[in-house]
Amino acid sequence: MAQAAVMIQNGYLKSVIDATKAKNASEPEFIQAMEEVLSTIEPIVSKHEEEYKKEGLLERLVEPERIISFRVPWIDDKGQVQVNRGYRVQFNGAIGPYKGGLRFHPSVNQSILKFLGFEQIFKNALTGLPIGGGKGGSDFDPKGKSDNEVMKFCQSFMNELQKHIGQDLDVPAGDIGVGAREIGYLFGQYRKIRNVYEAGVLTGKGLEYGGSLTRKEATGYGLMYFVREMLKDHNIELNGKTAIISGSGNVAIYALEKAEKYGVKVLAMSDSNGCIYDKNGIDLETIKMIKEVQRGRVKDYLNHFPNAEYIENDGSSTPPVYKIKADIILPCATQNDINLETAKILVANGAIAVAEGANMPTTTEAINYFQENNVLFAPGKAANAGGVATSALEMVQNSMRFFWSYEEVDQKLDMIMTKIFARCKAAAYEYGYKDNYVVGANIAAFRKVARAMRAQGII
Ligand code: NDP
Ligand code: 2IT
Repeated sequence: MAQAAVMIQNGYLKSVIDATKAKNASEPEFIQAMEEVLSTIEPIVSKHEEEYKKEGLLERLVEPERIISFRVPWIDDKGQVQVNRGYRVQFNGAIGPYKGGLRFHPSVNQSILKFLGFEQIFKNALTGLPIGGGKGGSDFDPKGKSDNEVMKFCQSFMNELQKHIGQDLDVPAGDIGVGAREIGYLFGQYRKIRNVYEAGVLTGKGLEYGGSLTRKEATGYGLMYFVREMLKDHNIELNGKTAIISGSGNVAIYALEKAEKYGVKVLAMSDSNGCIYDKNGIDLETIKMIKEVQRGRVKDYLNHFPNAEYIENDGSSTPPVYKIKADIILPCATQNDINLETAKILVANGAIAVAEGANMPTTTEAINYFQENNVLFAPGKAANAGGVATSALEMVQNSMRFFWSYEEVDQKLDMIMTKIFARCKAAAYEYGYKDNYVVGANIAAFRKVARAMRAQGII
């Protein structure tokens, strides 16, 4: 059975964790992500303690190479000036150009973008592709804004961001609140200001102007490829299982699509207001229309399927979607969605696997609880890496000035996810943490990043 992470014995590792916590005391999400990674790499740190210490390797790893923070002024439809804050965290470029999404959500702050940027370093390393770790975004809330307001905001955001990105320097993409519409406006403004057609500067582009087939589907599909591999490794049949998905955005929708293909019935999906429960299985086309075309709420599903149920959030710390009994749990919304209390409900309801489509949707206590109770747990940096991996494939196609077919990209994605699972499993076994994919992912990724950083000297 999977073992929970052990208490840290190594003095150097402990001192770096403590110092990083003290130095970043106002950044709880970053501390959580940093501690989760560092507390699982002890076997490697102990083996290389002298060199790491001498080279300040861990101290450098937890400090972003660069953080850019800037004012984003724009004029709303009423003619009023609005001011948001924009960021780009260029965390680690040892393996390749900084790569990672942009998040537009009112909750965005430096702590959240540092946690996301830190996770991205290791996720990107796991893909096996040459991409470093970065993340950016703004506290701008696209909800309720007109297309014109979103365009104005994106243009102003890019006026500053363009000074810091480039196809060989830093390549942003989408995340929460940033989809095809936003990437289009951002790309247009970059092209206008720089006066160059640099297709590889952003990924997640539309298919007409340099986007890759399968990028839109990639995170959700990749998540299900990882789940397929994990279940296969335990001789568990995917066909006939039930699932619940938190969120109903890009990742959630394409996880649903692939889950259906595998014969999994998805009983419930959610947004930040509540969840829909359809015992016949959520209808994919209806959800796509509501979310992708109408930009509506999951509640609107009842207009099409009056026999489905809508359960509004009641303010308790367990969102209603997690109270619906299912075999496979796919958190695809936001961070810290599943706490210990929620994990207990899921285990009591007989969950067999939890796979993170979102970044850090599970608290550390909840992860430990799942693992102690033999629930297969797939950490986000491995399970949701299909999105960024396909972004890297988009960059390859942009460099070639050519494109691959849908099937070619999908096959590559499947192969990459299958390899990521194998890497996580092998690293976990190597260090005696059988089936602990959290430890496996962190060790496999850290090992690569550490080697690249060490080879490049103290920079
Ligand atoms: P979208 O903006 O397309 O969808 C986000 C979904 O999550 C919406 O249903 C939204 O509900 C819900 N949500 C967002 N914030 C909250 C919140 N604070 N509380 C409750 N629900 C919330 O984003 P994505 O699907 O792209 O991203 C989802 C997750 O997957 C994020 O954690 C992201 O970092 C991660 N991810 C995304 C990748 C990608 O390629 N897009 C790749 C890898 C990971 P509402 O509409 O009510 O806000
Ligand atoms: O969290 C993530 O990996 C993403 N939002 C995708 C990043 C990317 O560059 O495609």
